[in-house]
Amino acid sequence: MTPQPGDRGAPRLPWRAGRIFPWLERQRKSGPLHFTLLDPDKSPGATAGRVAREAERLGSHAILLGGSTGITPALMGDAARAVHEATSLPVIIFPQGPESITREADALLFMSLMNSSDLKWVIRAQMQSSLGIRALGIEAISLGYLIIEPGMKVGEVGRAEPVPRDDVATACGYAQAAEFLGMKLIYLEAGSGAPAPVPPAMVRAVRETVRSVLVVGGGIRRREDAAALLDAGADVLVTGTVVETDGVSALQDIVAEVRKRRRPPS
Ligand code: 1GP
Repeated sequence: MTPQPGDRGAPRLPWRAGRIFPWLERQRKSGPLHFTLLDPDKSPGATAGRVAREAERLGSHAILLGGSTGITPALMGDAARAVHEATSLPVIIFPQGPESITREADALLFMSLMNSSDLKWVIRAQMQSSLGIRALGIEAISLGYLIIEPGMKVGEVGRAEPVPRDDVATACGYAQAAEFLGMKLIYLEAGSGAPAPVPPAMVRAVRETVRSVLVVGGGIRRREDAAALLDAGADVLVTGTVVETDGVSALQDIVAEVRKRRRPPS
């Protein structure tokens, strides 16, 4: 019989001490951060490396790798390698499911889509991938993922019941539940390409409710969007499509807005 984890005498599974979450906590003490989301299906291999190099030059702090469709471990692995070769930024998997996992990344956001009506996205995909992640020794960072209207493609694929944009109490309820459950990060997601980001009033209310790292993404395209979300208390802003829709200068403006709020480490 194959020994199972936890059996007496079972071989110890490899485990690498987490580096990325402590790095994030240290960085957060000096102010907010900007993460660039790359979709390896749209920006494979060397293209991912080029975009990441540009993001690093502008001052982005980390690369998230993920997409809603068409992801394979090979695409993720190639993109992660290319980003590592081109930059010194951490590469963090923003998973679509077990097919997103590659040992080439530094860490993985181990997320539950809290407001999905499908148990697959709440806990089943996580059950299917958890032991593989542990065996590969990838750092798993727990994250409560919450889809806010309109939710876009990820809301559809994840069968989310998106939180209405004015329903601050529901957003705070989910965020507090995530924190009680021990999730280190909470991600308020309007969906990639959303016409407007998560409302700053909702971000502010969630910030006042929990102390977890607060990540906000979806539809951030203008400097004023970034400023309002940062003023509301976001710790991390995530942008993906802004470079395609509004060009490099828009990304530059957003990253500058984040960077100007940072203090030198004490
Ligand atoms: C999607 O929040 C991210 O998961 C980024 O969204 O592509 O709209 O920047 P955008």
